[in-house]
Amino acid sequence: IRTSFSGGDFPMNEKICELLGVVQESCLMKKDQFRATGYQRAIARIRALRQDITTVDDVAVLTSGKGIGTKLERKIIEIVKTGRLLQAENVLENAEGTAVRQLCNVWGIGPVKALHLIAQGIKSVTQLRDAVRHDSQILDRNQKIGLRHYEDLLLRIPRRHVAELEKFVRMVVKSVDQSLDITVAGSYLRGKKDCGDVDILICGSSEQLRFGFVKVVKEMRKKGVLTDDLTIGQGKYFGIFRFPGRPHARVDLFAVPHEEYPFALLTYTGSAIFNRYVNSKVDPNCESVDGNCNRHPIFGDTNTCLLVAIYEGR
Ligand code: DCP
Ligand code: MG
Ligand code: MN
Repeated sequence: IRTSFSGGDFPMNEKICELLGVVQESCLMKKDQFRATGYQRAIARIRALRQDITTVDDVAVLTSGKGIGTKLERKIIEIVKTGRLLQAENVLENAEGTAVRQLCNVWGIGPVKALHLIAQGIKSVTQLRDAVRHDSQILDRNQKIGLRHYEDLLLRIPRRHVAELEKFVRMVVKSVDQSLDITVAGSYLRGKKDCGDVDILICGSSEQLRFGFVKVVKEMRKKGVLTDDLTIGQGKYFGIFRFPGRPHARVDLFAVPHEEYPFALLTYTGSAIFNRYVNSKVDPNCESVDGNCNRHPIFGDTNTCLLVAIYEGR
């Protein structure tokens, strides 16, 4: 099951909220309102934090006030130390596991939402489509877009389609501002034969990007290539594109000022496992999510292996 990558400011806080949310949903399904409320309180408090929880000391600060008991504290520590929560994994793997997995394949639906739908008797994408027809409120805007393009978004994008989009976006970018340029990062840059989405860095000076980035998105929309906007943030655009006769596919655009380029390139090229490995080296409190990547830093991708070698000074 895919866990969310927000690229947000507080990734550990989001991870904790998601995993506690899974357990909260399972309490609600068992009609255990009392325990559910405890989880809800903890989640609300974590969402209100203005900085990311990264160490066990941060957890102690969080739980020092009233309302978060030692059992919950231990669970938060488990997440901070291992990136996982066994109890949440058990919830997701039990009888409803297949339904959770299928619903999580809809872009925008995470495990918490999936469990919530299952509690309402919705256990497949077909049932979800029926349910939305009767009550469109059960999904948010992005989830409805994800559901509409469910089949297309399951497909991997062949490299040559990515290369076509690269050429097109570079053309648009150059027409907006000659001094801007693009790099396609993500799995494409790692040499994968097909990609889940297309990750495009748009690079230039901060001033030129301030106007240029928004203009590029507008131009792509005007040319009919972007069919749906998912999220538009400061220098970030997540959406769906389509070339005539091709399936819909996900595209991410990131505005990257020159001075940030090497770091952005590294982060957005990944892989995600490589990034966790690097983080675990940089931050000794982060024991890394996949316990095994500390011991076996071999990720199958030529570029990331090379980067690990450089990083370790080999
Ligand atoms: N990333 C990360 N942590 C995550 C997800 C992503 O650090 N949980 C970083 C590394 C990824 C990059 O962002 O390489 C792009 O994210 P994608 O989700 O687009 O992943 P990939 O491009 O690597 O693979 P895919 O072919 O599935 O798009
Ligand atoms: Mg990608
Ligand atoms: Mn992406």
